[in-house]
Amino acid sequence: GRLYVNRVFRIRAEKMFELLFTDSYFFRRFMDVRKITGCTSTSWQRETSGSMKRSRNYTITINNPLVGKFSTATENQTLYKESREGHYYIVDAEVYTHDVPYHDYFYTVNRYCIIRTSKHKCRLRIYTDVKYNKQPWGFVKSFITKNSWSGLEDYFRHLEAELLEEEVELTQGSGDG
Ligand code: YK8
Repeated sequence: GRLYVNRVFRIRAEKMFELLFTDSYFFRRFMDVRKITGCTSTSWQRETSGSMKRSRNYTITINNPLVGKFSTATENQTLYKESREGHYYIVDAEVYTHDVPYHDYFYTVNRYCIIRTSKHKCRLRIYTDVKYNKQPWGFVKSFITKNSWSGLEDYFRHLEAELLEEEVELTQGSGDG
């Protein structure tokens, strides 16, 4: 896998969770800018295992000349029961892109860790991994992996940049420097 984001933000851990994993204004705007449309989402539901799950469906806009311009996608998110409100949150998001070439061969797992580092700060780490349901030919596999990494890198760089802007806005408003 790869580590795409690893940074401390002047944003409270619970606020970071709210920004990324609820129907927040921040995330709705981010999806608008990324041209992710038609998003539907279930609410967080507790499982018998103690973890929470929700599932999202949306259409992504792709700027990779090898692929069609749009794809529907499903994202299944799990908030692990080891998470502690306000202290740390671990969310795994499995993303299936349904309309790209070889879509039945692979999916992506993004692991988001939000760790409180002080009252007003948290560290956000995002790891991602490309997983295979069945083994494609070697050259197909490297093709998928290469194209996935570049798309993911672009997405998470952008997310990080938007979070840095949000941090400025939140800090300006709070008056505690
Ligand atoms: C989520 C991983 C692969 C896919 C894409 C597929 C190329 C197909 C390879 C061919 C277009 C929002 C990505 C990047 C689309 C976007 C997905 C996003 C960023 C040429 C063989 C969508 C996180 C996420 C996970 C997986 C990403 C796809 O929240 O390259």
